[in-house]
Amino acid sequence: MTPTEKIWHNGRFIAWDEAKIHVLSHVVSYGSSVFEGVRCYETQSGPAIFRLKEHTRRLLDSAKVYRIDVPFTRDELAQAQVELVRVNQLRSCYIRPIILRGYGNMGVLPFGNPTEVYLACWEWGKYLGDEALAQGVDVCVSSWTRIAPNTLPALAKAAGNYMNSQLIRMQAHLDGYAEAIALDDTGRVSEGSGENIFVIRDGKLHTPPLGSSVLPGITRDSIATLARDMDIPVVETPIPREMLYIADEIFFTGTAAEVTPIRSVDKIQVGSGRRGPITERIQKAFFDIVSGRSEDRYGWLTPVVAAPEPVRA
Ligand code: PPE
Repeated sequence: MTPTEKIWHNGRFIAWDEAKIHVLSHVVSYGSSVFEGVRCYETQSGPAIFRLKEHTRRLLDSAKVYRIDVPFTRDELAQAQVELVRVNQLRSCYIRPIILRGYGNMGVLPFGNPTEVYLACWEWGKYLGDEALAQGVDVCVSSWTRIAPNTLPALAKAAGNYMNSQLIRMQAHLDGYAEAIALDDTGRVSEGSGENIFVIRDGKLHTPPLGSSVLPGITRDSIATLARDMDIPVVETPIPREMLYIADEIFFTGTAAEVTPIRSVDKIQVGSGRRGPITERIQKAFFDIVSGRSEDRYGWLTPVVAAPEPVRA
């Protein structure tokens, strides 16, 4: 990760290296933080943040589930992210908002600790490797089960959920796979360690419903919207594991992973073993929108207006 100049903390910009917390902050022992991942894309008219409002809403939703009081509104946090990209003078980047419970009281009961809000950004390339978007990735089904309902809430993007994701991801990595697909506690397909999943069969997109322990992905929603507009049917339905082995095409979606084709699952080839035609069409529609090549017909892009050149005497 290459540092950028500034990080936003509780309403003001600080230097990258100053964004530090005390080791006894509540979050370190108990995982009490919620976060987001947002991408800012380079377009012809400058950088533009993809679905900023929706990401900021999910951030505040996650905080609400965990009873974290946030002293900033959705609009203030959205505006601050625009400012963040502007002051760091990046053309494209990944934005990581974090809300955490800070330093003060020890013990599981988190009340009384200050809420610390940070917004950071940096340049982040392709999540599952440079070749992944065109070639597809090889994945397995994890032996770890996704977080179960009424244990850790899956709709909240909380740091603790990623302990489960790390187990899934490490196992996949050590076994030589790019990523793994986790099943939910009933054995249905849930999601990747950091991606939602779409399974295509007979021209129709299937994705697990929110009840299958998935994060309500913003890319997931964007892809469903784009597909429906292309007259590709989309259904949210519980997906049995074996559907993965007989699918025509499968792909992951996520802010970091974007739209990544899956070419094999547990060493069983998916379709033709390469990016399928529907995946390719959907990828193209997605990248055309985020790059500003096609019209922003859903209002998904928030432009970051570049800082004016300083006036010299
Ligand atoms: N499921 C999980 C568990 C998840 O972490 C993500 C995002 C998604 C689905 C897709 O959601 P969305 O980004 O709104 O489409 N994972 C983020 C974290 C990546 C990381 O390694 O950190 C991301 O893609 O930014």
